[in-house]
Amino acid sequence: MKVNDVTTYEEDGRVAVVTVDSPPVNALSNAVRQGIAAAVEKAMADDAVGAVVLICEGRTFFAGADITEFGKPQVEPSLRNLQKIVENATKPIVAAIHGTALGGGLELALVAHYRVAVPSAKCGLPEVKLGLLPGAGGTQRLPRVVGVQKALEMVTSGNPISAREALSMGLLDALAEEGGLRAAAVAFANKVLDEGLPLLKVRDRTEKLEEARANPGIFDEFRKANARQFRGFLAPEYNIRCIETAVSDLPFEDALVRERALFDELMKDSQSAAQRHVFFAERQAAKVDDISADTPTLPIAKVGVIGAGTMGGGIAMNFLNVGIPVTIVETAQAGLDRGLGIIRSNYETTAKKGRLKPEDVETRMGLLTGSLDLGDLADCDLVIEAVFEQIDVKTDVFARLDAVAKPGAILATNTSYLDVDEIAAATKRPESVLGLHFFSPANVMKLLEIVRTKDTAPEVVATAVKLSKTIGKIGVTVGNGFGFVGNRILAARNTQADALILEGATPQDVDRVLYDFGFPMGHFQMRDLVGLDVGWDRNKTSSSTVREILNEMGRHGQKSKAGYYDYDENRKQTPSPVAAKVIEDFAVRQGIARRAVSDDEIRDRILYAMVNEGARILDEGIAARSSDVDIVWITGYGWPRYRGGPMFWADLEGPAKVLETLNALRAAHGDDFTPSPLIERLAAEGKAFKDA
Ligand code: T1G
Repeated sequence: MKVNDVTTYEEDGRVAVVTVDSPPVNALSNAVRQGIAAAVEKAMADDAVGAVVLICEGRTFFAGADITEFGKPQVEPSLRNLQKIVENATKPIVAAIHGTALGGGLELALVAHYRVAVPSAKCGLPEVKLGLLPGAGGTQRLPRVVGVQKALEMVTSGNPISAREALSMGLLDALAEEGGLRAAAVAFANKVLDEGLPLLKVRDRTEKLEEARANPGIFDEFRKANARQFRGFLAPEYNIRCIETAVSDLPFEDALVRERALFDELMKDSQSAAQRHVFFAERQAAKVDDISADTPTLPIAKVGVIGAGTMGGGIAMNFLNVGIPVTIVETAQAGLDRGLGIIRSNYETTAKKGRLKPEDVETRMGLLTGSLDLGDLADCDLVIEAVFEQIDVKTDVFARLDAVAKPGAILATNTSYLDVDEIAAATKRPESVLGLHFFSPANVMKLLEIVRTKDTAPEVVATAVKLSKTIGKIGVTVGNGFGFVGNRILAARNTQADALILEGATPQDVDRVLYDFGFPMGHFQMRDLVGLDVGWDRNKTSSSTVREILNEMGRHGQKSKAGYYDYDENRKQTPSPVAAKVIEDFAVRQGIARRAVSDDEIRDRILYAMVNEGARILDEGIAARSSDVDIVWITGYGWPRYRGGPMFWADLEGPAKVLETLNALRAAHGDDFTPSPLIERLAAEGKAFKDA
């Protein structure tokens, strides 16, 4: 019988089976919580029922609280009140888990008396990824079943564990056959009845807390071991404090109150708002407004890559990793051999770290074919070009590729800023041409800019969007224009950073401000890492910038142990007197009077220049929504997730302040800071970028 729209109740012998079916992920919405509460109360009142199984239809067990309900008025039963109903039930309740029991979903399972899962299921508390902590007793119950160290790792990483690991740790009581979860859970419930097994409450289990009680140093050791990863984030620390509370002698109910207080603090903080924004923004990026979700896509069964250099090799690995064969083409045997060798050594390094089985190295290499003949790409469904970043080289390659690729094949360029329309014009199939801009290292970085031209066909874009998810990338569809979204905003940051060090800031000043803001590394440190000679032409160089002069001096960055910084043999950087003199002499030649530059000026000039460029990109339609700009800079350039991305950050500053600051910067530092018309409109209407 239906209890409500999403909950059904049926009796299987003396076991009441409560089933929830609330797509897409059975999030614990108001209706779901109400349905479960009503069904459990019905089972408790039914003398013919001896036990209850709680199970879900669809792709997964409850995947957590319903994030879309955050910030809305609380509707009873709250998750914690539902937990009280389950935990205090007078008859055994068995949670039957498939898919991903996450967050509040796992917390609900933890108040059931027993937990059964299929081997493919996963269990986790990912709240930290939303800038939160498990607010329904997860920090108090999880360490009681998996131990304190494992609980610390799970709640601060947010990563789930497999059902087998969960079984071995005592988080699960039994595994079912795949496809046989319901029957196994009912059988388990009958076994509990037949054997008169106790109504176990996780809250009463303390044996796994003893070890940590005897070694309180475990917490500070954990903090120290993860300091770099947690830097700037509030939520990991709050999760650790909750686990510390679990180990303390605070009574359980009081510990729940403390957990709730810390949860509420995080919920109110902009860091959680930012990370919840990112959660939805990542998913929104996969939706292209003018291309319907049911647009047919093209099968990609074989991929060609042109260029076996760093980018080409990394790009090829993305497809090999998911079992798609790749033919990679080079112009000379030596280059091809080097490229194939680097791919193999990358896999072997991963295997040595235990993150890849040795046999998988061979499987993946077995899918890779090297060639010196473009004609060998004739049967590829998709060909990605990754040759030298020069427009005439690319147009020549595309003209030749167009002649050999099969009809309907998609031809993609990996260019990072060149005109994709011009490249498409070199072919007779512009509708099948687009940009697939990978970020180095291409087999690691999550961001993929999908650059559509004025002619790219909808099914080609839809195919690229689907393919990005297949290869584990965050695909963001953008328009064609210099630097697309990411590199265009980087260029705006470059301009200010270069100006600041001529005016009196040092590279380490600029880098410190950005590092303290939350970037993993500073601007000049990143430049040295990438290499100052990327895009530098030694035949045309003319000492026209500091960067050119450093290159002319052989200071190409980390790889030459000298760039904006000096580097020791361990690549540890120190401020460089040589670079400082180059900068000062260049400033003198430019007639720039050096002065003290404050951290606030560095921060405002760089961040507001980036925001302004993001606004121009939105105004020109190169990005479809401000959250796409945020995703590009978070996943491609290290903008700190807890700050939500440049446009989210600007929304926190407020449209009026953004306009006022840009106008002040323009008065002080020139027309580069002329506010984008979009910013002027938003300020006039009092609207945020997210409402644009
Ligand atoms: N609430 C609402 N909607 C959700 C959701 C959730 N918890 N999880 C996913 N969705 C939507 C998502 O927006 C998308 O919508 C669709 O489901 C498919 O998601 C008290 C407070 C479960 C592993 O953090 O990790 O519990 O775009 O594209 O790749 O302690 O979704 O289709 O309209 O990601 O198969 C804790 C978050 C919440 C889990 C499935 N739980 N979700 O991945 O599909 S806080 C989480 C995920 C909490 C308690 C606290 C993944 C997934 P649309 P998808 P997927």
